[in-house]
Amino acid sequence: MATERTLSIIKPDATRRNLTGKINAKFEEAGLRIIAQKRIHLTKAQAGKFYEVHKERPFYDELCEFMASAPVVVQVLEGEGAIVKNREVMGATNPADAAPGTIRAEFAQSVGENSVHGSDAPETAAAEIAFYFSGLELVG
Ligand code: DAT
Ligand code: MG
Repeated sequence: MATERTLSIIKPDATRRNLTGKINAKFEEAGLRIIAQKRIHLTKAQAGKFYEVHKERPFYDELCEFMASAPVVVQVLEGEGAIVKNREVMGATNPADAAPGTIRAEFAQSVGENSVHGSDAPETAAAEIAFYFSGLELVG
């Protein structure tokens, strides 16, 4: 398994509840290194561009509103098999289905307000990292 990088977002429901440190501890305990991190407040248009792949889904407008409702922490995680490992640490999209000990099982409030985003494949990871970070900001 190769060293990979993946894009993570700590979402507004989590930043509002001051959970950034507890969530970062989960990544670090799993062996994922935070090699870039910044706190930003997305506009609804920026959130819409990031989640463009979901634009035909019924929850798209609600999702964009939510992502622009408070600051987020965008980050790049690096490690062996980081993309799949991060999805494991996050847990299932719906917290009701998330395995015990995962971020979403412990912290998510609903399927929409589910605390974290993580890239789902190498191609999306590369595109999502480039959406938020320049190469100079990635410090491995
Ligand atoms: P994931 O974030 O686990 O990759 P996804 O890509 O299918 O899940 O969806 C992106 C986000 O959209 C998800 O984190 C929360 C929101 N979402 C997904 N399904 C939803 C639903 N049925 N109702 C409300 N929001 C939903
Ligand atoms: Mg997804």
